[in-house]
Amino acid sequence: MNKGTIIKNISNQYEVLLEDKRIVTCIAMGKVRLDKKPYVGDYVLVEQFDSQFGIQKILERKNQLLRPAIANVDQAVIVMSAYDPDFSSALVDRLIFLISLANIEPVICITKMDLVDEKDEIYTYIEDYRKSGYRVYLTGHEFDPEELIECFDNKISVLTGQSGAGKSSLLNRLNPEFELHTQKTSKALGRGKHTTRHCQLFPLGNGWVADTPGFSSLDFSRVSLRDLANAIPDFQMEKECKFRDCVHLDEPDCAIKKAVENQKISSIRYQNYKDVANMIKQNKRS
Ligand SMILES: Nc1nc2c(ncn2[C@@H]2O[C@H](COP(=O)(O)OP(=O)(O)OP(=O)(O)O)[C@@H](O)[C@H]2O)c(=O)[nH]1
Ligand SMILES: [Mg+2]
Ligand SMILES: [Zn+2]
Repeated sequence: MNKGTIIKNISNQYEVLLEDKRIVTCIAMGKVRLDKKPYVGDYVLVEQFDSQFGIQKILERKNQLLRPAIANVDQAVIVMSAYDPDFSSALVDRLIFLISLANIEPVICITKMDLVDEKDEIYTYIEDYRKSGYRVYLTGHEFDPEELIECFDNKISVLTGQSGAGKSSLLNRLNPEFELHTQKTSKALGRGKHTTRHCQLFPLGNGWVADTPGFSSLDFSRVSLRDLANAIPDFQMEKECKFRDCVHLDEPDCAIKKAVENQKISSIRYQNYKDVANMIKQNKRS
């Protein structure tokens, strides 16, 4: 049997990069299908039957994302445009929460910076996220992609963000040979419909990056308040809260609320947290 990595999936066909550098098209064998659906990023064992290749086993996953369906991700790059569609910190924060909950490191990349002037309020958000410890990359037409390319080195990365944010354009800028389909070439599809339809890994520098259709829903239905509070990278002051199981909402002597008062955590980002927390609370009740 051969070991390999799934680099592309279209319906029930999987392209697998084998250790000997061959790329073969595989189907998932019955017992694999019964267990779980193979994801792009999966390390698999492949067996050849005549001219057909079959995935016999999926090796243990480090982590997995559901939408897009991808496994063994080192970092997720949240791609958000500065303008058209408008920048939304609520959206960025929801993605940060979901990515962190999946045990993946979030990175932020703001696109279309050529469309805003230097007094735009976007710079307040950029500062805010950087102060909170996140890596924030800026890009746009005429922006030097060198720094951004480094961010992908030696990692499996996934791009995520709403349709039209510029994920495919970004990858084309990093390597024009990708020739990925972007909305400019397919405007007829209209807003909100994803131009990119499937998940695929591309080699970039010494790493791999997935262009994906982005997310189709931000699903917190299976998340507990406790898990949410624990997952947020820049909300790690629980030890200083009065109650050990503090979720930073109505509890007294809460270190997070104090940090918001002292402007160590921005009130907008805390509000984004409260909105998601309240959504989870309401789900539990109904
Ligand atoms: N001005 C400007 N326009 C950009 C930039 N990046 C992307 N665009 C435009 O934004 C539109 C959407 O870009 P795509 O790369 O197709 O977006 P996407 O995130 O891949 O979208 P989906 O595949 O539908 O999820 C296209 O018309 C691009 O030309 C940028 O940096 N500056
Ligand atoms: Mg795309
Ligand atoms: Zn607290």
